[in-house]
Amino acid sequence: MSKSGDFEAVAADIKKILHQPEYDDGSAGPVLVRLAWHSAGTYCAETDTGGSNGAGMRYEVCAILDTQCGIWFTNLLQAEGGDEANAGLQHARVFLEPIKEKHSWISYADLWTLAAVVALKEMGGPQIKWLPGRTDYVDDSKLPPRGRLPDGAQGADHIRFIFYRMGFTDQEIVALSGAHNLGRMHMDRSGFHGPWVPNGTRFNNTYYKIMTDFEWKEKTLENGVKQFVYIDEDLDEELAMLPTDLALVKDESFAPWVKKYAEDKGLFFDHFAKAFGKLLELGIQRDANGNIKNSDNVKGGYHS
Ligand code: CCH
Repeated sequence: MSKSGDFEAVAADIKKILHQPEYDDGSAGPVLVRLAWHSAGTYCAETDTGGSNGAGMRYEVCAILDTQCGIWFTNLLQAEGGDEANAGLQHARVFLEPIKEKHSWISYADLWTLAAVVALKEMGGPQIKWLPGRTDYVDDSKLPPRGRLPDGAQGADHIRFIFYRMGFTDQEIVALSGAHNLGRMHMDRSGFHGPWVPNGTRFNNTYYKIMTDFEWKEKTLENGVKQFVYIDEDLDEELAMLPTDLALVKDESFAPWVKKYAEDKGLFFDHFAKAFGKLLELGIQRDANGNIKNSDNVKGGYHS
């Protein structure tokens, strides 16, 4: 148990669980980044619902209080944990559970977002500004419906629909997509299969380079799902791209950013850090000092 607000102690323990020799490519890092993104990526700017506050993925069903008759109902169609887009993210939550047990004062919402920030840095990525104060309890009216996360089988219009809803620009969409430099797709989770890049536990701009340089061929997997693959006998396994990934090079507004990030890793890191930091703040109301509005504030931050 650490002192309440000692985020450096939590970060130090997150670093210790990143190496997972029995899991995937030996690192918990990529799935932790995906956990944070999916917890925050439900945000809708117009209705100010969803976002990382609430850590709603802990629940498969949600209980709703009927205020007129004072009865609680379980709503099978609601909670984020049961959204099929979140399949596989229980691995990330299980990796983090011993840390939550040890530092019980931290909210899950802060822990999940901090874990991604620590993991990205440890995998060679940029430092992302992170502030605490997310809460695990939100008003029912703030809960996001299922189905707010993107579908990899679709194209540019769909990506824009999803990310504009959160308040992102085309440039930010391309920068955020660079997270696919990490990790892999799992048939039993999303239906897609394979890594995007040859070394998916190091964060860099390879994703953009190979997107434009390699020739991608459409492939139908045994489950009927279509994706794009690049086969090279020098590689241990074929590389994969989603239709949404390749939509970035086909779209005239996205494509110039793919080119810029392929050529300039520093620019990519700078833009990624800003966009990912913004993602983690969606729906979090702070005053000018970075303190959560209308609450007993959790002080501190994580900078190294
Ligand atoms: Fe993603 N992502 N993502 N993604 N994603 C998947 C895996 C990762 C889409 C679809 C998929 C972002 C945007 C999008 C990660 C980070 C980000 C998978 C495979 C699919 C499908 C899941 C599986 O089978 O395990 C789509 C569609 C979009 C946008 O249109 C953004 C934004 C981020 C973060 C900033 C990471 C990391 C992974 C690897 C996870 C792992 O377990 O290795």
